[in-house]
Formats: sequence, C-alpha cells, structure tokens
Amino acid sequence: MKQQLEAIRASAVAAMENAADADALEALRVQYLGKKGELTAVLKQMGKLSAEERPVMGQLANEVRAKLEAAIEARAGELAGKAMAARLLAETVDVTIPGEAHALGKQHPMYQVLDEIKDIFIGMGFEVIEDREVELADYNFTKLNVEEGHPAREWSDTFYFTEDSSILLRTQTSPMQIHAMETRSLPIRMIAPGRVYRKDEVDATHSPMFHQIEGMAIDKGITMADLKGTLNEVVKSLYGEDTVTRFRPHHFPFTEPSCEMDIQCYKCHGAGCPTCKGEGWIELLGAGMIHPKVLEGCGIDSSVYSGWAFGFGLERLALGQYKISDLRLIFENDVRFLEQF
Ligand code: 2NM
Repeated sequence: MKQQLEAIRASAVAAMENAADADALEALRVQYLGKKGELTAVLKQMGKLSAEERPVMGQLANEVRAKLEAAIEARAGELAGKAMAARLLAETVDVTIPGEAHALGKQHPMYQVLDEIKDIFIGMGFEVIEDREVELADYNFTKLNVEEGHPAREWSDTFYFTEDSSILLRTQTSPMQIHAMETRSLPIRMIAPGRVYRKDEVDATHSPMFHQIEGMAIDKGITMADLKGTLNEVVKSLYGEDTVTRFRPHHFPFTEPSCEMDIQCYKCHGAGCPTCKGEGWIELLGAGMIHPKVLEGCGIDSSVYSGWAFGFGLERLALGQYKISDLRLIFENDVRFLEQF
C-alpha cells in the first residue's frame, strides 16, 4: 500500500505540474481525489490493514492528499497568472496614441441667411410656419387665383403625382399661407420658408428643388404703406441702414396691386457695375396686397380685412450675398465650399 501511495503521489504531482489549463487540472483532481479517484480507492482498502499498520498508512495517505491538494492549488495559481498575463497583453491600450480627430460640421450658408431673415421677422412679431411639401393643386394654384389652364399649371413645369393633376409637389410656399388663412384666427403675421419644386433643368441658375420664403400680414386697415415700411426695415436690417430701395409695378395672380422690390446696388451705389450687371439696382422680391378673391376663398371678409404678402427665392439671395457664381455649389455640399462661409 505504501508503494501504491508513493506511486500515486509521484505520478499525480508530475501530471498536475504540467496541466495545460484549468479544465485539465480539474480532470486530474477528479482522477486522484474524486469519489471514485485513485487515492480514494487505496484508502478504501485501509480496513484490511493490521492495527499497527493502519495509523502509519493513514498518516502517509493524509500527507499524499495534502501534497496533491497543494500541487493543485499551486498549478491553479500559475494558470490564473498566465491567463491574466495573456489577457493583459491582448487588451493592451496604448494611451499615448493620439485620438481620432472628428471634423466639425457647420451651418450651410443658405441656412445662415435664412436664420438671419427669420430673426428679423420674429423681432417684428411674425411667426415662422412650416408645412407639407406635397400639396393639393387647389392649395398650390386655385385658391391663389391661379385658375385651371394657367400656364404655371402645365405638366411641363410641375411635378404631379396624379393623372388628374390634383396632387403635386408644391411649386411655391404660398399654400402654407392659404392653410394659415383657413385655420388661424386673425390677425396673422407669418413667414413661410421651405423647399419648392419645379421641372427645371439644372444649370448655374436653375434647380428642380429650391427654397422660397414667403410671408404676409393680415389685419384690419393693412395698406401698401405697411408692405413698404415693413420690407424696407427688413432690407435695412439685412443690408445696412443706408440701403436704398424702390418698388416697381408688377403682376401676380394672387396680389392686387402687385410690385417688385429692388435695392440699389450695395457695390456701386447705383452707378452700374458687374454685381448689378450695369443696372445700378438688384431685384430682390415680389410682393403685393393679397387679392380679395384669395382672402374670400379662405373665408376672410375682404371688406373688413386686408393684407400684404411677399415672396422670394432663398438661393438667389444667398448667391448674391456671398457672391457665389453657380447655384449648383449650394446643393453639392462640398466641404471645401461650405467651409468658406
Ligand atoms: C410672391 C409675390 C407676391 C404671396 C401671396 C400669398 C398669399 F397666399 F397670401 F396670397 N402668398 N405669397 C406672394 C405675393 C408671393 O412671390 C414672388
């Protein structure tokens, strides 16, 4: 029995010292110390020993057991250390590597202009209203006094969704003003900025999608003097206190009377230069007194209320303001272009 115990000790300790991993070590523990293990099997034969031999063998067996347990513990510690070292190596973070630089975006120049315009109108008590881009032809045309058969309603100019020409991508932001007239209580002071769509080929001055900003004021006793006074103030806020303006008669179906507003060229002050193409004046926007038919169509009594309205293209304004020569640059979103503003 002594030789058996010595043999177990020698082979078990050698095997444990070389156990490849925690699983192998556990298998060895079961093999030697488990209920059906080799050491346990030897101990079960103790009963056959004489009274003198039994305590001697008992002591030796306990020594062997202690030796095996110590070998398991020692190897487990070694294996854990190795595993930790491998993990540290695998998960090493070099805190001295410089961080990744993330490029910061910037507001698009056209939206910078839009924000400036919004701020000016908000300061004058106007609300900013945005609405749907898919519209009924009724709201985009008919209620604006653009009757069926009007050239602006041609299929060649407008993106229609239906064969009967009743649903379309709005060609102007005015339908927002119609919705406001129908749903809001008076008085109304609002501006309506947003995308509009027309079937235009892309070139330096055209795009099938562009931005408009329209606005209006409706109340009792509103006159053309309010239109001129308000728009003059807006333009002075945008281009400077000494900006000179002029109003020319024009025609729009939705306003009567209608006008166009020019500013005297901020570059040459009227003398004529490349900026104003020799004109001395720069065309800025269209405006007018809202047609009584438009007011009545929205349920507003035109014998009590009157209003003025205006509209202009935002891209054209931004192009002029930043001296950008090609509309396409506005939409390409090339960072090298956008960074310049
Ligand atoms: C323009 C020029 C003149 C305009 C009129 C209306 C409405 F809905 F009140 F009738 N909205 N926008 C208007 C007037 C738009 O754009 C060149």
